[in-house]
Parts: sequence; structure tokens; C-alpha cells
Amino acid sequence: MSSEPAGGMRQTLASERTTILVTGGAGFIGSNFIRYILTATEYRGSIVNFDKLTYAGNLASLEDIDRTLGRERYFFERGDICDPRRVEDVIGKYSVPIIVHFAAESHVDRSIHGPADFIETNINGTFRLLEAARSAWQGRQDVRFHHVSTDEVYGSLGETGAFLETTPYDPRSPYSATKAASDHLVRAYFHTYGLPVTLSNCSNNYGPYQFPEKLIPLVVLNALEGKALPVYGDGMNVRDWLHVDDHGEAVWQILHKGAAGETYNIGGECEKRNIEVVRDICAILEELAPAAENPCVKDRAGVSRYEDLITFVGDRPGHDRRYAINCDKIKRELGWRQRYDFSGGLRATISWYLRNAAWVESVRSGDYQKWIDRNYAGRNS
Ligand code: NAD
Ligand code: TDX
Repeated sequence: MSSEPAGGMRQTLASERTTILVTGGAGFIGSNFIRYILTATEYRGSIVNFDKLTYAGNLASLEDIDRTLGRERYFFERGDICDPRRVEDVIGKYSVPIIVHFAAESHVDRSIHGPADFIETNINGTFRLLEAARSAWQGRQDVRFHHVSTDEVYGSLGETGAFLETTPYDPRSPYSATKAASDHLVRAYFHTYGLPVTLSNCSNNYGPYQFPEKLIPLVVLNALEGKALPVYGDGMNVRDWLHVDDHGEAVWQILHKGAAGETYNIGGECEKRNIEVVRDICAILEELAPAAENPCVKDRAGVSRYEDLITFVGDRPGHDRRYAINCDKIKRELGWRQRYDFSGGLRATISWYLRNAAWVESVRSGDYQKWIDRNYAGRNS
């Protein structure tokens, strides 16, 4: 199977008429990716956002894009990747030559409490999408299926070392097991059917529009509300943090310059223990919104600073101890680099949450569903 650089892909991406189908574009990384491509790159084609709008998918995250580019260069299609007819219809309707597949159930804790949706969306959904692409593209090579995956498929590291693209898979949670299964399916479609695929395995993302179930937004919002900041186990688990726009730029580079059949690790090269991240957040909040002036915090007995809210709780079952990504390949072969440093990126992210209380309220309360009904009624099946 050829692994030549995708010259045809470069040509397609330069074309004004190209359409990129983004699955899961209403989620955290997908919405940031769409904004990044449409506002910060030379791309002049269109984006179709295909999303089921689960609890994690919020069109409020793309309200600005919809207002400025909606129905010209940005289109939303509500749908489930597990529904083959709906997926085929949308690929056909827009003559899609490029798919960037973000849609997934993504939260590890939810996968522990209820794995069924993870099996359905992450494995069956990816399978349906691959089948739809294969059937629509009929052996064409000037097309691309990019699959977005995670470092968690590689398992858990000891004190040293980092995951390479060649590290054997060893997933430990239902979430990472389903992502691993989807990665295997994507590679199988390359080897068996010649579908031009690329894959990326990325470390923990942070940035604006992240649903407040993940560590960073959860801690920011709990602190502001004077609630406990839950730290699992001893707080010494290590994650490798990457700003979501650095992830978006990496995927964009892969679409332009990545070779079909190849996998690229993407990472922040920024290892932090969870307790350090929580303390960093508390310190930044003391500057931006001091606890002493916050009515939710200052009247609580025994609490004078945000750090006083830190509460060690029972550990996550099967909690992976340490992740670290070796991303030398994408740096060397595609020239990608991280642009954000963690302390500046974290400060900007916390400021964003402080300025966007309305977004937080809408995604928590489900108000965005009403917004969808108002703005999208009759536009999609
Ligand atoms: P997210 O949970 O914020 O968003 C997922 C999106 O997918 C939502 O908009 C949701 O409505 C949509 N979706 C879910 N099931 C669907 C279905 N059956 N059909 C269509 N749409 C569906 O997730 P995220 O954090 O943005 O992650 C995006 C991708 O990146 C996932 O594949 C995830 O595994 C991967 N990833 C995430 C991280 C991270 O730190 N968040 C790191 C590495 C890789
Ligand atoms: O309340 C919490 N307390 C806590 O200590 C939460 C929500 C998390 N944690 C710990 C667990 C992890 O060690 O913080 C770390 C980060 O947790 P999450 O934000 O849930 O992310 P993680 O489990 O590392 O997975 C994330 O990165 C890889 C994404 O959710 C995945 O989709 C991605 O694949």
C-alpha cells in the first residue's frame, strides 16, 4: 500500500470548492477546530458540521461562526454517525472529499459508569462512517479520512518514557478500549480497501468551550462557586497538556502534508501532576477573581483561599498513572510545533470561562437546545 505524501490532498485543500465534513463539530475540540480553520487559516472552502448533539455537543459553541458564515461556508447537519443512511446522505449532498472524525463519547468517568454508548458511537459509529466513506469514494485516492484519537490507547506509563506511534496498544478504560478498537478499524480500511486514512493520537487538551465535566473547567467553575475541588487518589497522576488550537493546527498540517496510512502523535510536551494543575488554577483565580471578594467562597467556614477547597476523593477505577507523548514524528516530518505554553494558555482559558458565564449556564441548563430548535427548525432531518 502506498504511503506517498498526499499531493492530491494539497490540491484539494487549496481548491475553493472543497468541503470538509467534521463529525462531532459541536464538541470541545471539533468546535475549536472549525473556528480555527475558518478564521485562522488560508482555507476558503466549506465546513459541514455533522453532530448528534449529545449532552456534550453545543451549537452555542459555534454561534459566532454560524452568524457570520452560516449557510455560506459553514453548514450544520444534525445526525448520528451510527445511522448509515443519514451519513451517506450528507456525504452525497455535499460531495464530501475530506472527513475529519472527532465524534465520540469522550469522558472516561462516564465510560466507567455506562460503557454502552461508548461501544455504540466510538466503535459502531466509526465503522458506519468508514463504510459510508468507502461506498461514496469508490477507490478514489484524492480523498481523505482523518481519524482523531487519543494517547490513552497506549495505556499507562511508569516514571519515565513516552508513547511513540509504535508503542503497542494497552487500553485500560472502556473509553480507551473503544478508541483503540476504532483506530484498528481505520487502519484495517487502509490496508484492506485502500481507503486513504490518517490518524492522530493526542494528549489531554485544554482551552475554551470544554464541557465542565473535564478536570480544568470543572475545577475553575467549582472554585468560583465555592464547591469542593475533587482530586482523585493522591493527585500524583500525570497528564501531558496541549492547547486545543495547537491540536487543531496539527490536524490541519496532517490534512495538508500527512501521508496516507500514517499515524501522528500530538502532544504538549508539558507533563503536569493533577494536583499541580489544580493548584495552578487556584493561583490564577486568586489574581483574576480573588476568593476574598467572592461571596460564594468568603463566607464558607474554614475557607479563605481557593486552595482550601481542594478535596482528595476516592480514585478513578483503573486510573492511568502517567501519559506522555513523544511527538517528534509530526515535528520532524510535517514541521508542526506547539505555540502555547501551559501557564499562558491556562490563564487565557480561565479568563475565557470568567468572561463566558452565559455559555457555561447554557450548556449546563440545556438552554442551547432551545436555541437549536429556534435556529435549526426545518433545516435538517
Ligand atoms: P466532546 O465530548 O467534547 O465532543 C464530542 C462531540 O461528538 C459532541 O459534539 C457530541 O454531540 C458528538 N457526538 C457524540 N456521539 C455522536 C454520534 N453518535 N454521532 C454524531 N455526533 C456525536 O469530545 P472532545 O473532547 O471534543 O473530543 C473530540 C475527539 O478527540 C474524540 O474523538 C476524543 O476521543 C478525542 N480526543 C480528545 C481529547 C481531549 O482531551 N478532550 C484528547 C485526545 C483525543
Ligand atoms: O474531578 C476530577 N478530578 C480528577 O482528579 C476529574 C474530572 C479528573 N481528575 C483527574 C483524572 C485524570 O487523571 O484529572 C485527570 C484529567 O481527567 P479528565 O479531564 O477526565 O481527562 P482524562 O481522563 O485524562 O481524559 C482526557 O484526555 C484524553 C479526555 O477526557 C479524553 O477524551 C482524552 O482522550
